[in-house]
Amino acid sequence: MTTSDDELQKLLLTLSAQFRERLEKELPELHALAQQLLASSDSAVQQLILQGIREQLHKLAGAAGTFGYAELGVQARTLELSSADLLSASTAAQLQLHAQALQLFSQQDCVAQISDCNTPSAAPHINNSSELNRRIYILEPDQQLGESLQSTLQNFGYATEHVRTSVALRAVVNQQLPDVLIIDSHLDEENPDGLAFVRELTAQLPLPLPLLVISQQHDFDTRLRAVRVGVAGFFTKPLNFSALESRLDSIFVQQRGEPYRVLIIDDDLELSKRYRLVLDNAGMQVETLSQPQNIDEVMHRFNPEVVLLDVHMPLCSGPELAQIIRFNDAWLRVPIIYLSAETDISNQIKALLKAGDDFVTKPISDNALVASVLARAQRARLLSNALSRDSLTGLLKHADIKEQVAVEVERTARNGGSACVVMLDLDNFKQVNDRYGHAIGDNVIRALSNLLRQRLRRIDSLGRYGGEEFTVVLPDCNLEQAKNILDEIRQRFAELPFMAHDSSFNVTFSAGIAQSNSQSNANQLIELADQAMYAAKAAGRNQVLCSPA
Ligand code: GH3
Ligand code: MG
Ligand code: MG
Repeated sequence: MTTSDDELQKLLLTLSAQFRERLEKELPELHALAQQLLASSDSAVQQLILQGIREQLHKLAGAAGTFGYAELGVQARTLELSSADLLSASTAAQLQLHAQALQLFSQQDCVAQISDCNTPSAAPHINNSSELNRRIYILEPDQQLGESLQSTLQNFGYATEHVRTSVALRAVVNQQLPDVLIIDSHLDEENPDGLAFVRELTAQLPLPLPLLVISQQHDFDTRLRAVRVGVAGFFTKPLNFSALESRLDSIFVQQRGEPYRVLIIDDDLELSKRYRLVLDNAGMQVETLSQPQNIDEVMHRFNPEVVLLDVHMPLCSGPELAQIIRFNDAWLRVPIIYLSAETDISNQIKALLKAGDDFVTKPISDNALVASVLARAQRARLLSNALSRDSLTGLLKHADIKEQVAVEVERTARNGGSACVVMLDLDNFKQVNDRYGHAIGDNVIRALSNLLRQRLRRIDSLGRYGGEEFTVVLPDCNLEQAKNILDEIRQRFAELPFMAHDSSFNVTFSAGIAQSNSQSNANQLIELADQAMYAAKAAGRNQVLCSPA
């Protein structure tokens, strides 16, 4: 859940107030330690005291900047470094000087200095626009092309609006912003240059808008200009509808993804609370852990996509914990980012050599924190999708969709209710490949998977069972409902035009549905759905049949 800006401000201020209370306690402690250091003449005792001082300064240096006390953070860092120097080689005179500096530091009215500091700023937002009825505006002067694109996209479930002039586009954009804008690079007399027009239009919008461009030209210059305007896709005429829809789909897949799961491990509770708040507000799902010994439980339950790890903790160090995480093969791919006040590059490198992927240095601004976590989380998810998903369609692979069937069958056996399994196969697909080539055949497969993704619910699972064969699992769904949905998808798919060498063609599919009952097992259910699908083929294809069993 993201919090509103007002709430966030309040929460950040509360955290700052808590940090200030902590300072009011910690600074006198430092003062006392400095006095002990001055009073002691035993070098072993001095070393112990210095060690304690150094640890406390280290934490302070990392946290103070984050809570808006930059100056204090810098001072703490300077003193921390000189404590470290003194630990290796110290003379009585140096110790004396150091203790005095510490006393000054802890006595000065830091807390007063603090209260003048800037209030923390709101963290950046990620916009999660609604998944339903994605709104797409098409600016295309060619009436026929605009209309066919519109009807194709409507078949995919998008809410589309086709306009022919730049003036009309401005009018609809002013009424309501679309989720994506598709625009012809060659417009009307008013604005002949579509790219210049769209640059001007989007510059006035409050948010960046994904743009797709349709163009007569394919020359390098035009494409370069499109890139500079920031378009997300470039399509030449004759328009390949399924390729364009595929690009739309990938734009939305990125947007509608589940929130990224981030685990923060830090013994400094206020600091991790603050990081959590900032990342939460950027739309991420965050858990914090302060007891490293509970790492297994959290990793299993929460399955984080990024781990933010403190370097210095009392029970074990960050690099040690990172190595424990890496002992488990299942977690080898999870990026581990050290979040540390460590600025010494050689120490950073040492930690990275043990385990872990990157360093983020405390204090860090809210924006920088969100940006670094987001970048790693996106990459991690891309990688994990690339490994577990079918590369052509982005759907689950054979073994994973079968696993999904089993999970659903077990669930209905346990909780009652009913689920349906659908097997779906393209009709006469060999002919499509033979006539138009394998690449165009691939477009058809991709279009069908996009249509299924677009039309089905989020709780449904979708897999590519084999070449041109798909499996769908529909939880909480009876035969009649499943047949209605699949029939609707079947009709829409049959209407989709596919382009090949200036001509267009259509493809159909056949499907079979089986419903689970309390005695079902996954393999039987798939088998029954498959039999129903073959019955649909035998009955003339382009139809959906239910298994009688
Ligand atoms: P039916 O209506 O009985 O299903 O006829 P069909 O031609 O679809 O069935 P058949 O099993 O004879 O042929 C399936 C074809 O699907 C053959 C294969 O080349 C093609 N195919 C399988 N996977 C892919 C793929 O990833 N890309 C492309 N382009 N074609 C594929
Ligand atoms: Mg720590
Ligand atoms: Mg087939």
